[in-house]
Amino acid sequence: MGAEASEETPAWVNGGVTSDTSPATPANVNGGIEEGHGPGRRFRGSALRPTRRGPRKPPPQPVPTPSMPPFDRAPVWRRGEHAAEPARAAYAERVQIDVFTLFPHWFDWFRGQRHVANAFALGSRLECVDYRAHTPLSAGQVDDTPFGGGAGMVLRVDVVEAALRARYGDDPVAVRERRRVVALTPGGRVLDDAYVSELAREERLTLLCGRYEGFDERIVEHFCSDQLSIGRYVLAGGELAAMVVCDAVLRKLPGALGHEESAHEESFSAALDGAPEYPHYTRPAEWRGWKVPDVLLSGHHARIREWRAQQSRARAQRAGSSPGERAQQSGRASLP
Ligand code: 6GU
Repeated sequence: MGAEASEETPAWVNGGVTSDTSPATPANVNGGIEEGHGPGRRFRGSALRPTRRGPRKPPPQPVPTPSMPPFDRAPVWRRGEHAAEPARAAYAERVQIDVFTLFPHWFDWFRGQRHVANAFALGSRLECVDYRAHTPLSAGQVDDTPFGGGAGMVLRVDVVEAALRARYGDDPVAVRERRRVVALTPGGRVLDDAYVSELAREERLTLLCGRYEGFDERIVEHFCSDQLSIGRYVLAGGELAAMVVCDAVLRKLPGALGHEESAHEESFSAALDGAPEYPHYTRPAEWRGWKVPDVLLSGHHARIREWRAQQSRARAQRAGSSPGERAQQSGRASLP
């Protein structure tokens, strides 16, 4: 990738709206942005509701408000430890996400999404750090050929260390003790709703994008708490996967969808026992002879709830997973 045209992008591409609680500061000015996990860490219920905004929204159903103690966790997240966390801790009020990438400007488009902009307005942040702006090597070099031979280029450990040090003013080995540092890699733990929820409980996230053949393994081993994949296929780099993670995490945060409860009963959520969401219909009630199920027009909320739960279960069965399998999948890391 050394041959790749250098991106004409500043080291910092600022995250859309900046709130007074989270000033965006250039990495080279602010070496230490870490605040640690102080008493300011607040939690609240993730009472969220269906996303669809149809003309005939059913009245809101009561949602239990979990009164969870502050989320307690080990200082370093390693593979497989996540399963020990409580099943339903509250999501963070807001999250500060740092994405390390060679293509910071790719995220400009992403920032324009409505729920992302909503999250910024509520104090969340998404900032990009350009590896190339921090490389100690000449000519903006960030990667190199693999030892032992083979195709492609590998992101260098010294380059990633320099970028992390510039951002956090500390040894990256220590940084992962206090914030989750996620390497985006096709072989990682596959992202699902439980994993997203886990990440949405963090107030700070660091996402490291790799390119081509990926990371020097020492980056993953010593600087990262997580390896995350968005599925079993290979992308040219981690940027799209990082956007998927940001999208999925930000929309979980309270208020991001504009409706407090809009994500409560969506597909794969605990409210649906990890099953896909039930089918939705809106007007017209009949189109080309295709009718909306009578029960949805009945106004009988108990029956509607039962019908939806049954539809959701049927979809899960068609998709080939049982409640037990879903519980197992959502509670376990699945690294290869
Ligand atoms: Cl996170 N990165 C890359 N490069 N490819 C992927 C992926 C990540 N997840 C699925 N494929």
